[in-house]
Amino acid sequence: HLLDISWYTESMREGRPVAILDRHRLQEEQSVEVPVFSAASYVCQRHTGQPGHNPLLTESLAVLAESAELNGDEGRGLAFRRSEALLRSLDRRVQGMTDLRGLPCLGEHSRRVIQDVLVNGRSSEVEETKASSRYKAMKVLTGVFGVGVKTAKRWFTEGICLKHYADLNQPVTRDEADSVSVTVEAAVCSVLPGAQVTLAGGFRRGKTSGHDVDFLITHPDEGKEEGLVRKVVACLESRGFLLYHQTTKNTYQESAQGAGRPSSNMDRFERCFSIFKLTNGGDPRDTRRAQEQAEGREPDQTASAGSRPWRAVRVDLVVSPISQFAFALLGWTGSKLFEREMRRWAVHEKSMTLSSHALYDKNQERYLRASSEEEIFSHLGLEYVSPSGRNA
Ligand code: DCT
Ligand code: MG
Repeated sequence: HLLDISWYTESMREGRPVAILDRHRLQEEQSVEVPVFSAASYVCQRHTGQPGHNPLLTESLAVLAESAELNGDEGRGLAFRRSEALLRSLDRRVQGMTDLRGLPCLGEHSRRVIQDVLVNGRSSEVEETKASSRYKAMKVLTGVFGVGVKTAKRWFTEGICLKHYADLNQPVTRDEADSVSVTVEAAVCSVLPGAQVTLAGGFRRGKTSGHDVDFLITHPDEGKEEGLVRKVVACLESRGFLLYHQTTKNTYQESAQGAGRPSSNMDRFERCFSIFKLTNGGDPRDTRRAQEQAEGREPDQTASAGSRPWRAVRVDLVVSPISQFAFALLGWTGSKLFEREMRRWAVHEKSMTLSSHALYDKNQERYLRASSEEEIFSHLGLEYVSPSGRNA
C-alpha cells in the first residue's frame, strides 16, 4: 500500500495504524505532502502517556483550556483540551508547523498558539491570560490544586477549604497514596472480609502525584457491598483517620434508567468524599495527643504540612457492585478527557451509551455485560488502551 495515497489517508481517518517506510521517497515520487505524524481522531483510540515530548506546547494549551473552563466556556475549553491531548500523544518533538499536517483535533486557534510557541518560544496569548486579573482571581478562588469551580464553592460554604487550604493545595505523592491505601484496606477488610480495594484515578494511570486518592471497593458476592461506605467511614472515623466526610447513597438502578440511557454522571455509586488525616506513621490519635501534650494546645490546622506530624489529604471512596465493577473501574481510572472521548465514540460510532455503570447497545436494545476493561474496549470495537496510555 506504500504508494496508495487514498488508502493511506483513509486509514488515518479511521485510526488504523499505518507505517510509512520511506516518507521522502513517497513525497518525491508522488509529489504529495505526507504527514509527519499520524493520529486517530478520538482520544480513546490513542495511547497518551505523560508528560509527552512537547511540554511547552501542551502547557500553553492547558492554560488556555483552564482559562476557558474557568470562564464557563466549556466548548472552547474542550477544544483546547483535545489539542493538548493530541500533542501529548505524539512520540517526538514537533519541529515546525508542517509537522502538524493532517493531524485531527487541532483547531485554528490552537494552531495559532502552537505556531507562536514554535516561532517565539512562547505564546503572547498565554502570557496575557496568565497575567490577567480575571484568571488570577479565578485561580485563587479555585486555588486548591485540581479542584474545580463547583467543588471550590461547596468547600467555601463549609469552611473546609480554609481549614486545610495549605495541605490540600499541595499535591499528593505516590508514597502518600500508598500509605492511605494501607489504612483503607485495613478498614475495609475489618468491616467486610473478602472485599477488594483498588486504587483508581491518576495513580492507577501511573501518575506520581495527584490532587486526591481515589479508591474503588467491591465484593465478589453481589449485594454484600450494600451500605459498605457507611461502615468503612465509621471504622475510619473511630480510628481517628477522618477530618471530614460526606457520604452519598447509591441511586443507580438499571431498570429505572428508561430507554437505554444509562446516566453518564459519576455520582450514582455509594460514595464518600473525605479528607484524611495522614500521619507520618502510627495511630493518628496518639500523634495528636502527643502533639497536644507537647504544645499544650490544639494543633493549628491552618499551618502548612511539615510543622506537624500529619497532613490533610483528599480521598474518594466509591463502592460498586461486582456486576458493574469493570465499568466503574474504567470510569474511575480516567482521565476525564479519555472517559469523555470513550463516551463520545460509543454514541457516535457505535450507537451505544457508556457510563460508569453499564454499556447499552441502542441497536440491539440491550445492555452488554463485561467483567473486565478489555471486554468493554472490545464491545466498543476499540483496541485496548492500558491505564498508563489514558493520560489524555
Ligand atoms: N471522573 C469522571 N467524571 C467525574 C468525576 C470523576 O469521569 N465527574 C473520573 C475521571 C478520573 C477519575 O474519575 C478520578 O477523578 P479525579 O480524581 O478528579 O481525577 P484524576 O485523574 O485522579 O486526577 P488527580 O490525579 O489530580 O486526582
Ligand atoms: Mg484523583
